[in-house]
Amino acid sequence: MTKTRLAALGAAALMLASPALAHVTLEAPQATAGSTYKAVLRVPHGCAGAATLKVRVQIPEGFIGVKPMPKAGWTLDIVKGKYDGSYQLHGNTVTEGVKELSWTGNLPDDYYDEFVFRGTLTDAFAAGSTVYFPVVQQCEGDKTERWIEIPADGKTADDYESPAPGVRIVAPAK
Ligand SMILES: [Cu+2]
Repeated sequence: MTKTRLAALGAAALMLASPALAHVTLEAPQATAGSTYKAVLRVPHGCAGAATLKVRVQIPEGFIGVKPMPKAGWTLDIVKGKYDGSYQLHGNTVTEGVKELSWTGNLPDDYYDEFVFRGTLTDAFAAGSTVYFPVVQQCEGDKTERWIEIPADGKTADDYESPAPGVRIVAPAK
């Protein structure tokens, strides 16, 4: 069997093994509370074959000091607002900040792309918990994918049609 055929089979097996991998997911699956986190949202396909025109992400409470990465050919919008709580960031008390980000452009279904932002995971997140970044993917032909389902206790992303991208919080290494 040729190498390429083997590679193709391997990739197919991977997709079958974890369907969630084929959805909008975060590149780094885990992070430490109290640290900065570079969120790389991976968009591996459009909406039922339609091109992606807008990627909108909701910033969870407790993820602060958020800055998105500009993207050539895409319009970047930032929605700011008050946090429910207040947090310490570099010795300053922070009570408001980025609540939502969106990139508007065009990503054909044949292509893959990433949407990046960075922030600080405050101690509001306990080790062992998962922080979710719900994403709405708007596509051509008024098609929309809502990656917003938050797994219930005992469930995983694989149990859902449209799981929200999540990052698992781990305890700092001793
Ligand atoms: Cu998918």
